[in-house]
Amino acid sequence: MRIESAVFIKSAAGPEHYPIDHRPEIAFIGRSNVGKSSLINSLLGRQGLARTSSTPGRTQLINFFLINEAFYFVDLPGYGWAKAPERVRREWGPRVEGYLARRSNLVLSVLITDSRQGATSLDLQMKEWLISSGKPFIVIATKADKLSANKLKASLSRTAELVKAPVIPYSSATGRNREAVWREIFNALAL
Ligand SMILES: Nc1nc2c(ncn2[C@@H]2O[C@H](COP(=O)(O)OP(=O)(O)O)[C@@H](O)[C@H]2O)c(=O)[nH]1
Ligand SMILES: [Mg+2]
Repeated sequence: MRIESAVFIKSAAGPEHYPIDHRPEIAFIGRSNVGKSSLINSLLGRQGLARTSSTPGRTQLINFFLINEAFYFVDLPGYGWAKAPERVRREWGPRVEGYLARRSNLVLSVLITDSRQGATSLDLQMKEWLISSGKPFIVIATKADKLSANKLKASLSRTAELVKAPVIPYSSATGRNREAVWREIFNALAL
């Protein structure tokens, strides 16, 4: 995939702030600090486009990035941030579910898990919600570079068993499986 342009468009708290546009959108969802923003930057080959942080829960808004003037990447606020203030916890559900359930531009959700942790109960809840809402999704296990080949293999098969779907190992540090993820995105975009 040749990235001609990748531009941050806006941050949205709710539907009134979403871009007024009919272009297709790919959403990235996962636990806070799982590596969503790093994955977006890695796929686009643009370090620093989506803000990454070692402090969980920094991005509580929905961030829209326009790619090649053809489609959007949407960085959703992460879940499972243990120290999240009460207000953040209250706002997360309606904000994320409001986007996923009602945004008609959405063509694919990328559910991101951590290779080391495997699928958490919140990841599984999110997956159940995507299935029951009839939303197409793929599952990625990121930070694959942090495990030995054997441990990674074990973790991937455990995760695949739990989510009952194929799991693509990924590393934003090395770009491992970048093309495989792009193929899934292309299929969803029907480009
Ligand atoms: N080694 C390694 N570190 C990663 C990877 N992806 C993310 N990280 C690190 O994990 C932390 C959280 O990443 P970030 O993308 O901000 O997570 P987000 O909160 O889900 O957007 C940062 O310190 C990243 O540098 C990866 O594939 N490999
Ligand atoms: Mg982030």
